[in-house]
Formats: sequence, structure tokens, C-alpha cells
Amino acid sequence: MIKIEIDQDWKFKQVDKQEWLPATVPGCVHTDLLNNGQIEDPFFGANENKCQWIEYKNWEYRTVFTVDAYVLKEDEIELVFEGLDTYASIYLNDTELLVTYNMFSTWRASVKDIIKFGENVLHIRFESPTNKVLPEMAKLDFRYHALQDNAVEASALTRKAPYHYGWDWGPRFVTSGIWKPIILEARSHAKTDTIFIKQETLNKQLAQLSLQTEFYSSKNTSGTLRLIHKGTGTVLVDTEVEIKNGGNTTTHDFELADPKLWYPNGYGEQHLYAFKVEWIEDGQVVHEKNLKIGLRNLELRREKDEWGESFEFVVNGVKIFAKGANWIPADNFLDRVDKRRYEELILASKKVHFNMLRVWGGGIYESDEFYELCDEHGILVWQDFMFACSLFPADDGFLESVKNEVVDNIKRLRNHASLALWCGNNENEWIYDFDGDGMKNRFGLKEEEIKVFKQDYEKLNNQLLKSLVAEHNPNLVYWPSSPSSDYKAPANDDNYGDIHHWDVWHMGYPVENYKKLKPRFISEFGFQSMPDPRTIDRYLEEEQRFLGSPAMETHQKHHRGYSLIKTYMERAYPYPKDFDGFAYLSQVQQADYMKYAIEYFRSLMPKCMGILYWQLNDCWPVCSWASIDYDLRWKAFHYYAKKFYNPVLIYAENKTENVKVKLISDSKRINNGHLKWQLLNFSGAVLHNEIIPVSGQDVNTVNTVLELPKELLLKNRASDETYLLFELMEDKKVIADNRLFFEEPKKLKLQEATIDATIEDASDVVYIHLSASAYAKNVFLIFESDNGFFEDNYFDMDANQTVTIKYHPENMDFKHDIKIVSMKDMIEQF
Ligand code: BMA
Repeated sequence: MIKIEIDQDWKFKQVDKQEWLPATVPGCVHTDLLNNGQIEDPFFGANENKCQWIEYKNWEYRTVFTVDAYVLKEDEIELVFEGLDTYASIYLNDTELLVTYNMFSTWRASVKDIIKFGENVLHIRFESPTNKVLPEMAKLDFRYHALQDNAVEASALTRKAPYHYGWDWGPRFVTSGIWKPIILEARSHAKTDTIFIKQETLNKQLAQLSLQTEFYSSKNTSGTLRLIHKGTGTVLVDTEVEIKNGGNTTTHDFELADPKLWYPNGYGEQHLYAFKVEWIEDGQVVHEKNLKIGLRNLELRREKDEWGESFEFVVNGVKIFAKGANWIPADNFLDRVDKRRYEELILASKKVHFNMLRVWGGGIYESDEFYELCDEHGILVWQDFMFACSLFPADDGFLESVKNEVVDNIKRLRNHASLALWCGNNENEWIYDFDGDGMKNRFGLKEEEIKVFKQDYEKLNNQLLKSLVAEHNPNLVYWPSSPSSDYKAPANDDNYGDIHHWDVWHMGYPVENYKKLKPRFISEFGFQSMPDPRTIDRYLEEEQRFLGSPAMETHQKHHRGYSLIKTYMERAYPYPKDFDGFAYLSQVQQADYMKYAIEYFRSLMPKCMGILYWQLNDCWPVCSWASIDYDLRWKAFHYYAKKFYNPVLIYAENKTENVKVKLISDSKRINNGHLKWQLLNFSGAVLHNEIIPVSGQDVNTVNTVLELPKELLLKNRASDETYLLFELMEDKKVIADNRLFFEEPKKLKLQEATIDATIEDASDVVYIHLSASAYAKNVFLIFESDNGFFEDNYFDMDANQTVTIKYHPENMDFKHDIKIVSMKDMIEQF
């Protein structure tokens, strides 16, 4: 098959203007305008506001491409549009090919009769996604609420990434454009449209699999279908196939002896079988596809128990405690998300012991590269369908469009070992509360409206989406919504399914509220913080470096965002000394609160078997719930994740009478460990030191190992400068550690600590040896002139102890201009 990407010589213009400007395809109108100097950087300052006109214009893209005789002689010639955003009319040599209306679908057009030798003109006209639906909306009897859409709620009727319309962490940039490649395909033979390697049964001895192939041909033909295991060269399927004119589906069983299994991160290897599928006609391989397949038994186990019903992922018979976060699109302008960006975010997830990401329903079905990386690194994917915080219609046209989108994406993604679950939507069941009074009370809807919305919800989610998963990906579970109890209880129930918790943060409730929960699986909860100071500086002019400046306001999308950060901060933290102090403390606060919640949720195992915090990443530089900011800098929160998601966790709880210490293990068994606990003060005195043996702790268990009476610990000692340090050692190595303070940070008598640093260059890394004259809280390091990566940061230092941090410089010959601060330097105590 001949495949030619049409990505050259594109030009674009506003439909009602004259001048054509160079365009990048794939891309979008916003980045094209930016590259041509037509708009200022939309992410800088308050420029977002200046870019809102773009969504109300129509745009056109045009290229001239040359076709040679060898292409024209083929029987079938098609143009394949892998992604058009969104309302596009496509013309080839002035003949209309297609009118498209779904960003998530692949569109194809046969062009055999239109395409010609030499120059061909491809012209795509995009209608304003907002103007397109406004007249339709005006005709409706109902208002489709789209809670996060910050303008006219056109998003509910448009199959386009919901977050483009604004979110409480994202700007509003309603893009248009060719966001995925356009391919010219030519062939005179059948083609394998989709290939699914379905796992029928799998055990240690044998994998029974089937190769399911959908062919398309424009004539009756025959050929050989061959499946080759590339690692060994073994031919697993080699069979003659008769193909009829039109669509064909074939299934061929095959087996693999002694299969190597795929495991999530932390539970074993991520073995992937590299397969090649060949289609051979007249002795020639005319079409081939390469696939990497991981073999695993994956189950969402839901069994009745003393609380309700379990909710746990089981892979190859092993119960997995799901640890991870929610994933949002990695940029507002999707053409900027390249493999490196995906890789950095997924490696950063793996480094801090994630085994799951939730591709949240307000973004996109991610690119193949994303899922390939998840396969490689053992990150299971909880995959939402792209519906979030909104009501949706369910007329025939809408459902047909959704059906095409969903079938395209299920077929594209179902081969991935990482894909763990399909979920109907984000929060629609919970927010709209169809069976309760939510609709009436919160949205003031009338009975007949509620009836229609409920019916529509049923049609879209519990009929259409559910049946499409059953038909096209029967090995995976369809979960109705996040959160949901699968109708065994109202959504967001502690005893069934998954929950989201937002009373802490949105409602301003104290963090202690987390401890009122006993979820089975918590798939959203979070706390905002500022990005890294260097990331902030990228979107600010110096004179806008204050809360309340237009730039700072633009880069906070939650209407009470800064005020909530400040309110919580006043409760427990000292006053920040300035803007940088505020940014720093906001990160420490976020990290502390998330640590508090996550350690507690882990202690609820086995009732609770999963934690996905909100949110891993950002789509632009902003104050948000993310643990990694837009410039891929780790916040304190992400550094903390390395410890609170460590397979073994020392969980110390400060109770009224005592300090209760539990050891929590998920994927790791502790055979022969020793728990060292010390009572220290800020000046470095060791007030108590003890080591106790801990051994034989099984996986997925929580054991109380110490109960230390506070009366003894704090007798004649100041609670504001004394703390506990716990270290778990195995084979002389510290495999987990934690600290417990008796007072909130604002009450601590932090001392001025002098931190000495020696910097040692190694071949491609730098070691920083640090020692502090007194206890130093949340030590933060940066090199002023290098933008590399610290393996640890925002860490605590005990007095007179040496800590070594590994640093990966951006440039090896950088100036060693290290800047070291700790909490004491960032606050004002008065
Ligand atoms: C959750 C998400 C998003 C939102 C986040 C923070 O419910 O589903 O809608 O960004 O809350 O408010």
C-alpha cells in the first residue's frame, strides 16, 4: 500500500481576509497565528483574553500536492483524515469530499475519480465551532448545561475536546484545524483495516489468542495472512483468506507456549511481544502492520463483602493497589505534544511508583504514543469516554456521531496491555443526580426536562457506550461514570465503586475531612498550588508579579483559587515573606495535604484499593492541582509522591494520646526488616533511638507496629521543636522513611539553619552533598543558570546529617551557582 502524508506547503487564512500565510499541518489555527506573528503568545500574561475572537472566525487551509503516475495506477485511492477539529468542509480540486463534525473520528474519502496527475489542490474550510452551533442551540427546548464551559455552552453539542472551552485549570482556546495527519492511501489490493489480537485464555503454560482482522477490498480477491513473532521469527498464523468486495472480518486462533506475562509497574516486568502482520497478494507483501502486545489477565473484581462490593483491579491473579493520578491533555494546542513530552510525564509517573493513570473525560482520546509508553512502563489506563461535567443530547445524529468516534477509538486502543477500563464519562451521573433531587435543586429544572435528560443519559451511556464496549472490546469492563456505584447506591458512595472528593478544597472544608472517608477507590481529590517560580516567570512581566495582577488572575481559573490557598495556608502555615514565599509555601501545603490524604487512604487497604489524585499535569502554565507543572518541573507534591506511593509506607498518625505507626505494603513483602525510630529536636539532639524488627509482612497488608504514648515522648520537651524520624531498613538499606511533627508548621520553632553544599561532578550527573546546622524544613534547591532535574527536592534535613542529592544537568559545563532555601527563609514570623 502506498501511504503519503500530506503535510507540506500548507497555507491558511481567515475566510473573510485575503492574505494566505504559511501553516503547519498537523497543527491548529492558534499556533499558526502565533508562528506568523499575528497574535502574541496566548500563554503569556493576560493574552488569553486577546485571543477570544479566533473561535468566532471561519478559517481555511489549503495545499497543492503532486501526484505521480505510480499512485494513479492503483485501483483505490483514498484521503484519510485522522483528526479534523472540527466542523470542516473538505474539497479536492474544487469537488466537495466530506463535511465533518467530530474531532475524535477518522474521516475517509475515496478520491480515485477526482485526483489527477501532477498538482492537486486540497482545501479545507473550518467553520467557527461556536457560531456553527449557536443557531442550533437557539432552536432547542432545553439548555444543555456544560458546567465548565466558560462562555456559551456550545461544547455540549460539539464533539470536540471539552477542555478547549475553558476549565477550572485551563484557558479557553476554541481551536480549529487539522490536528492529526492527512494520509493519501493508494492500493490495488485488499487492506487490513483493523487488527485485534484478542486474548482468549491465558495461563502460565499457554496463551490462546486470536487474530481478528477486518479487511476492506473493492473487489473479490484472495491472499495470505501471516502473523510473525518478530522476536523469534516464528510464524504463528499463515493462512489463505478469501476476500469479498467490501468489508470482511476473519478470525484465526493461535497459541504461545510459556507466555511471558505483562505486569503493571511495581508488580513485575512489562513484557511485550512484537508481532508483524503481513497481507500477501500474488506473492508480494502488500500491507504490513507492527504491533506490540502485552499478555495479561485483567479483571476488575467486584465481590460482595462486609462493606458492600469490592472494587479492585487484579492482574494475572495479583491484586493491584492502584496508585496514580488523573491525566489531562498535555497542551492546549495539541500539535505541541510530542513524544518527548509524553515520555517525560510517563517516566515521571513511573519514577514515583504510579501504576495507573486516568485519561480524564474532558480531554481527548490520547495519541498512540501515549498508550505505547504506558504499555512499556506498566501504567494501567483508566480510559474515560470524552464526556465531562455536562448534559448531552441523544438525538439520532448525535448518537451516530458518537458511535463512529467510539468505534474508531476502541479499535485503535484495544490492543494495548495498559488499557484497563472504559468509563462512560466524568462526573455526569454524580453532578446531575438523575435519580435524586439534584436536577431540580441545583439546576432548577422542571420534571419534564429531567425526564428527557435522564432518558438521554441512559441512551448515550448505559445503552450506546456500554454496548459498543461489549461488542468491540469484550475483555474490558465498561464502568458507567466516574464516580459511580454502578447503580448499587447513589454515585459517590464509600462502599461501592469509585468516589471523587472535593469538600476539601472546593468547599473549604478542613483537610481532616479526608479521614471521614472510607472509599473503595478514590479517583479524584486534590489541592491547588502555584507552579515552579521559573515557570511562573515565563508568563509574567516583572511588574505583574503579584496576586491580583491581570496576568496572575488569568493564570488562575478557579474563581476562589488564590483565596482558598490563602485561607488554608492561614490555618496551618506561617506567613509567606513575599511572592516567591507564597509560591513555595503553596507547593509545600499542597504536598503536605496530599500526603496526609494519601497515606490515610492507603491505610484503608484492603477496603480501599486505589488512589488517583487530581491531577498529574497541566495544559499551560497555571496555578492548579497538578503535581508537575506545564514546563514539566516537579512540584513538591510530585517529589512527595515518591514517598507516599512507595511500595512500603511508614504511616505515623498523631493521635490525642499516642502516635500510632503502621506499616503499609502493597506490592512488596517485608521479609526481614528493622524499623528505626528516633525522637529528635531541631538542634540535632537524639532524645530517643530504638530499632525494632519487622518481618513477615505480606503484600497488601497494613500492620500496626508501634504505639508510642505522647505523654512519654513529650515529657519535659517542647512539642514545637521535637519530632519523630522513622526509617525502615532491609539489608542495611533504608527502604522507607517518614517524619512526624507534633505541631502544625506555623507553630514550629524553626531555626536559622546553615546549609553547606559541596558539589561533585561525575560523568553525566552531579552529586550535591548537603549538611545542615539545624533541622531544615522543605529544602528547595535550584541552580540559577541551569535547568536540570533534581532527583529529590523540597526534602527535610535533620541537623548535622549529610544528604546527597543527584542532579541531572541540562548542560554539563554549567556554573555551580546553587541556591538553597528552606521554609525558614521563605516566611515571616511576627
Ligand atoms: C474534578 C474534575 C475537573 C476539575 C476538578 C477540579 O471534578 O473532574 O472537572 O478540574 O474537579 O475542580
